[in-house]
Amino acid sequence: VPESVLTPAILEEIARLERADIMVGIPSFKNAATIGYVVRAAQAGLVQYFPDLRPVVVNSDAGSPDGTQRVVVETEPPEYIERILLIRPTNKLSRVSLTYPELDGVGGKGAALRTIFEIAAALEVQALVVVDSDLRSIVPEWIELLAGPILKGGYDFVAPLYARHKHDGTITNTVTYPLTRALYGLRIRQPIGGDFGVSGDLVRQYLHAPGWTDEVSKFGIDIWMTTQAVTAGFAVCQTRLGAKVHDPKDPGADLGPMFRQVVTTILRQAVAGADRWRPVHGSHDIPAYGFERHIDPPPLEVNVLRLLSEFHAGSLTMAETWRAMLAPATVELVLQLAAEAGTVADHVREHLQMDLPGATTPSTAAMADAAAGFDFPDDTWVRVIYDLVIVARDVPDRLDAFVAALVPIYFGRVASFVVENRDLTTERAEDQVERQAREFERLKPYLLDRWDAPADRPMAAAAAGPGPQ
Ligand SMILES: Nc1nc2c(ncn2[C@@H]2O[C@H](COP(=O)(O)OP(=O)(O)OP(=O)(O)O)[C@@H](O)[C@H]2O)c(=O)[nH]1
Ligand SMILES: [Mg+2]
Repeated sequence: VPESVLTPAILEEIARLERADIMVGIPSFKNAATIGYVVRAAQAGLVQYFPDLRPVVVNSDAGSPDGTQRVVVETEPPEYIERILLIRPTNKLSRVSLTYPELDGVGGKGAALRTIFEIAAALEVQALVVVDSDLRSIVPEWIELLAGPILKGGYDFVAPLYARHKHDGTITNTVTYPLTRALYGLRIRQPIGGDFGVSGDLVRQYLHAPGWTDEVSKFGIDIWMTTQAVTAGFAVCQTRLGAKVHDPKDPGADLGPMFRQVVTTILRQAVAGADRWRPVHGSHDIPAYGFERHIDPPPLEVNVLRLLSEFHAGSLTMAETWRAMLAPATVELVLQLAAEAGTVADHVREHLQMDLPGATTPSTAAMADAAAGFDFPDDTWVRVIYDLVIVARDVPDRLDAFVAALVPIYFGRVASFVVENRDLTTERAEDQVERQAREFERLKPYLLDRWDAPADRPMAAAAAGPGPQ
């Protein structure tokens, strides 16, 4: 548990605010372009839906050089919201923007949220809502949808449910959703969505829970919060928010570090929480709150060629690490797939004449068409992830290196998903995510067998010798 080192400025704010019933926390890092809208939506939600509570909005910023905090401070005050919504709330809404302190020298989204937790606990709020500062699709109702289940329904943790484009949310679709579901038996569709509702009780639990690592101080925070809520036995539900529109990210270009932080965290928690998941068979739905909506999220471009090339390149530089972290049978399958990815990448490059001078990156659809036939099977991917759970327990000191070596394999898996889903609607692509999630459940005995096998032949030791041909 990191030492809480709230700065004098933060302690002063806490003393000034004294108490609050409901808080919206907004972590930020260079979000000057989008955070003003998020702050106004949060204020409007608090004023409109909870006029009788004592509300506060807290922005926890990394010290962004782009003026993020200035935007928050200069955004229209609560009076503006009261005027445009014709509401006279009982209590005046307070708004704070502060720079969060690093935790053990580490900054990031999780460190920002820890400061938010500290403030929420100090103010003794009943409900904390956290939302990302790059959101375009947030509306005031989101505050009600995220806090309502806590204040009115007795839940402790509210995960978001939104329509995301079929190529968005790849870490969620390939790892966090199916693994959380298969391990703990709960179908939480967006365990790292970034927009959550948390009860005061759960906030206190977060502050005292062990296992807050450097990764949790960064993008490991979302899965950590979700898993912590589940394994500590808190009441969990989902809420229907419509579409998630935010700053787009291409999985091949932007998501490597985030993948490592999220996956390292979920694996460490799986090791720590084995007693929770070992007896779980199958899975079940969890309650969903809010009216269902049908919205088409905007498309997201993915560089399929880059994903395939990185997968293949990984096999050239990381095969030894793959052998140390995967079961021998899994390694062989993955190496074959990586070789195929190399061949398919060459074909895509030639077919789309991408080596010609002045060539621009073709569309996702064109690249996916040219890569048609590339198929990274569900069951191979599931075994890869389950093998990682085993080494997370057996060789914890090398987990960072193993998860780094998992990134190119993940790229291969994502490339296969994009290729497979190229002609499907976002709705039909959802069926593929479900199919894979069922495969995680079906193969759970594989995980249990390996987990319970006598540890006389740890994978890493076996792989130190000559690998299989
Ligand atoms: N304070 C702080 N906030 C950060 C940092 N990095 C990211 N954030 C915030 O975390 C939130 C999510 O970051 P994004 O970069 O949008 O991540 P994402 O890929 O959209 O993640 P998901 O929404 O979970 O898919 C945003 O509000 C960011 O401003 C950081 O270093 N410090
Ligand atoms: Mg985002």
